[in-house]
Amino acid sequence: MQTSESIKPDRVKQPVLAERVLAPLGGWQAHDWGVTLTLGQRKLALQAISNDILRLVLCDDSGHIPASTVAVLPDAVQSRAGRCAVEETDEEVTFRLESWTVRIDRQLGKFDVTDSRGSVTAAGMQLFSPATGGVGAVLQAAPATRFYGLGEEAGGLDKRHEAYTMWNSDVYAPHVPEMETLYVSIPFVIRFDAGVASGLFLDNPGKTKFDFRSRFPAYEVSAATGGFDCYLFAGPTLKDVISAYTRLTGRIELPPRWAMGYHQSRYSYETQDEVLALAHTFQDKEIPLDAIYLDIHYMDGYRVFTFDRNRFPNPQQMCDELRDMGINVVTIVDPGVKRDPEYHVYRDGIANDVFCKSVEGDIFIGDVWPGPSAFPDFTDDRVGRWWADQHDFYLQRGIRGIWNDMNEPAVFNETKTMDIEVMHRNNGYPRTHRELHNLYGMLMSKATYEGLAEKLGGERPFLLTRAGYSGVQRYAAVWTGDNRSFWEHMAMAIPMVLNMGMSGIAFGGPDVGGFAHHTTGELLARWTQMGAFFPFFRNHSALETLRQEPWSFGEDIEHIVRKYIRLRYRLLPYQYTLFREASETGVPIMRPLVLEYPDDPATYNLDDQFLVGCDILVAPVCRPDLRCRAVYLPAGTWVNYWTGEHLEGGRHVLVDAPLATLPLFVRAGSIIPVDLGESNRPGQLALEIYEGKAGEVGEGRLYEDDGLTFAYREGRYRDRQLTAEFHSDHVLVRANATHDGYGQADEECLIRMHWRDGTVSEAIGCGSSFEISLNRLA
Ligand code: MIG
Repeated sequence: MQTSESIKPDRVKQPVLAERVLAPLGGWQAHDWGVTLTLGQRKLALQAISNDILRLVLCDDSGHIPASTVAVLPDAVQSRAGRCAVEETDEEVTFRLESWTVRIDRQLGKFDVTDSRGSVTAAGMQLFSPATGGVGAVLQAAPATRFYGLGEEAGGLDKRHEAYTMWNSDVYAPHVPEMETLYVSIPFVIRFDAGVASGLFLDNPGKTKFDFRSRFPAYEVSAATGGFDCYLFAGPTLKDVISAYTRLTGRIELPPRWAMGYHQSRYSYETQDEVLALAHTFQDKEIPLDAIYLDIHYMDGYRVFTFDRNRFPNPQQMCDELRDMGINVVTIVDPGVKRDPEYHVYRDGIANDVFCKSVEGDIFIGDVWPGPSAFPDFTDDRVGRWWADQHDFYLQRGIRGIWNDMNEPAVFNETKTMDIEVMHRNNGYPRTHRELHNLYGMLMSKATYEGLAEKLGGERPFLLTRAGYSGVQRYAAVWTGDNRSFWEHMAMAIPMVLNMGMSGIAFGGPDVGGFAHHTTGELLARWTQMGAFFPFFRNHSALETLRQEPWSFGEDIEHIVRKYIRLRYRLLPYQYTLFREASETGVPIMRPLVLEYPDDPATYNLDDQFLVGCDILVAPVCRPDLRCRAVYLPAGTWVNYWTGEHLEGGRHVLVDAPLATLPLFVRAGSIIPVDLGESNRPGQLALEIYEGKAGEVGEGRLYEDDGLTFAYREGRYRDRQLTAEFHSDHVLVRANATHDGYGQADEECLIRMHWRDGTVSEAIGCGSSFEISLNRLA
C-alpha cells in the first residue's frame, strides 16, 4: 500500500529524455521490394506491402531485415515488387514506393509518410535509441488528435494523455484507469484526426511503450529490446485501418454458435453433482444456457489434463448428460505442469524435452497452483503439437471448449512471470523470454486452437484466453481478466472491449457480475443487461464471493436476468451475422459510435454507450439507484426498443430506465433478424423491420450455416441481402440469397413490420429469396 510519503518531493524522479536520434540520412539503395536507407548508424528498410500497408523496419547488425513475428500472417507480407522513385533537394529526399511517399529531412532524419490519397499517415517521425537501450520513434500529432486501439487496456476510449506499457501481466488488483499494463499486449494504435484515421503497429513481443502524454501533442512508441519493425496503415476511415491491420494479423474465426450464447462460470463448480444440478436449475427455470465452465478444482491437485476422481467420478457421463441438454463443458487449462515424477504429463514432457530452459539447460521451475511447475516452450512448433496432443484427454470425454488462464505467463514470485533469461527455442532462432514475453499466451492459444481444429473432425473449436498478443484473435476469444463487482468495473468494460474490438479482437467480454468482491442483485441485473450485447457473454465469479447465478438474488432479479439472457438468444441471428462480418473484414461486432459516425465529434470519446453492428444502440445503466439516463442518439431516427417511440438523433435524450429496462434503440429503417425461440436451440426465424422514412431503403444481412462445423467453408451456408423499401402506405421487403448453400427451399420466415405509429403487421416469407409487400394498417 502506498501512502502520501511515496510522493515526497525528493522521491519524484525527473523524466530522463536523453536519447540518440537516428540521423542524418546517409545513402540509400533501391531493391525490387523497396528501399534501404542509412539513418545515423542504422539501416532502415521501407517496404510497400500494399496500397494501405507500409512496413518500416530497422535492419539487424548484418544488414538483414529481421523475420516477422508469428503475429503477422506470412501471406500478408509478400510485398509487391515495386520500383522506388527518388527525388532529391538539398534539404530533403523523397522516396516513392508504389502509392506511398516518404519524405525525409536529410539532417534531422525526420520523415513524413503519406498514402495514395495524400493523407499523412505518420508526421515528423524520428527514430531514436533511448539511453536505456532499445529503439523508439517520436511522431507528431495535433492537440485534437484522438487515439484508439492498444487492445485490452484500462481507462477510457480515447487514449490521448495516457501512457501504456505492453508487458502481459496477471493483475488481480487493482483494475484502475491508470493501470499501465494488463494481460494482453496489442502494440497497435489508431490515430484519428477530425474524421481521418491511420494506424501504427509495432511488431515487437518484448516490452513496448506507447506514450501519448509525456511529449504531448507528440507521442512516442518504443521497444526496450529487439528491433523496430513497424507497419503503417492508411485510412481514411477507422474501418479501413482496422481492416488493413487485421489483413496483416488475421481476423477472428467464426466460432460455433454455442460460443455466442450465455455461459455460466464460477471459481469453482467443484463436483460433478454440483455441475449437473446447476444445469438442471437453468433448465427448470427456463434460462437458456450454452456452456458451464470448470475452473481449477476439477483437476487432481491442479495437474492439467487430469480429473479429480472423487469430485468428478465420471466426466464423460456428465458431459453426455449436459450435451443432451444442449450444454457444453469448458475446462480451464493453465500452462504450468506440476513437477511431479509420478505425473505422466510431466514425465512425458521431460522425455520429449518440451519445457522452457535457461541457456545453461536448466528447466525453469516456477510456483503456480500445483506448486513448483515447468512451462512448455510454445515458441517451438514441435512443443505446440505436443501440447495439442494432450487435449485428447478432454476430447475423449466430450469436452469441446478450452479456457486458457495464467498464460502471461503468471508465476507466484517477485517478477510475477517467468525468468526473463529463459532461452526460448523459437523454432531454431533462440530468443530470451525478455524478448518474447508477450507471445507466450498467444502461442499457447495457437497450439491449442490448431490442435483442436485438427482433432475435432470438422467442428469449430472454442477457446478462451486471458493473455495474448497481436494475432491472438485468430485463435481465441479474450476475456478481460479479474475485474471486481464494482459499478466502475462494469462501466470500464465498455471502452476496454470497444478498444479490443478496434484492435482486431472482435470476440471479447468481461466477467459479467464481476469476478472478485461481492455482487448485488442490482449490479447483476444491470451487468447482465449490458453483457447480453457484448460479443462474449459469461457470468463468472471468484471463490468465497457471493454466488451470482441468475437466481441468487430472489425472483425479481432472476426475472430481469432471464429476460436479458433470452433477449441475447432472440438477437442471435443478428449477432451471428456480425460475427461472420468480423471474420471477413475485421470490423468489430461491438462498436464505438465513432466507428459509424466519424464526422460527429460528440462520439469521439463517448464510452458509456455502444453500437452492436450499426443498427442497435445500447446505453447501459452503470450507477446504482439510477432509473433514467441521458443517451446520445447520433444522426438519424432511433426507435426506443421497448416503447416503439421514434426519436430524432443528433442530440441527447433522457430515457426511462427502471431496473428491468436497459435503454435500447434500433435505427429506424433497419431490418433485424431474430430467433423467436429465444433459446440455445435454433427456433423460428423472423425479421423485425422498423419503419424508415418514405422513399428510403433499409438494408440488412442475414448469414446462416449449421452453427457448428467448418462446412460453410465448402459453401454450406446461406447469405441473404435484405432490403425494405419504405413507401407512405406500404413497405416492400426483399430477401435475396447471394449464396444459397444451406437451409430448406420451403423454409418460412416471419416478417414483422413495426410501423411508426406502434402498429405491427406480419407476413410470411417463404424460401431463401422472396419479395413481399406489407400494407400499413388502416
Ligand atoms: O485467480 O483459476 O482470471 O478467471 O477463476 C487465480 C482461478 C487464477 C484467474 C482467472 C480467473 C480464474 C482464477 N484464475
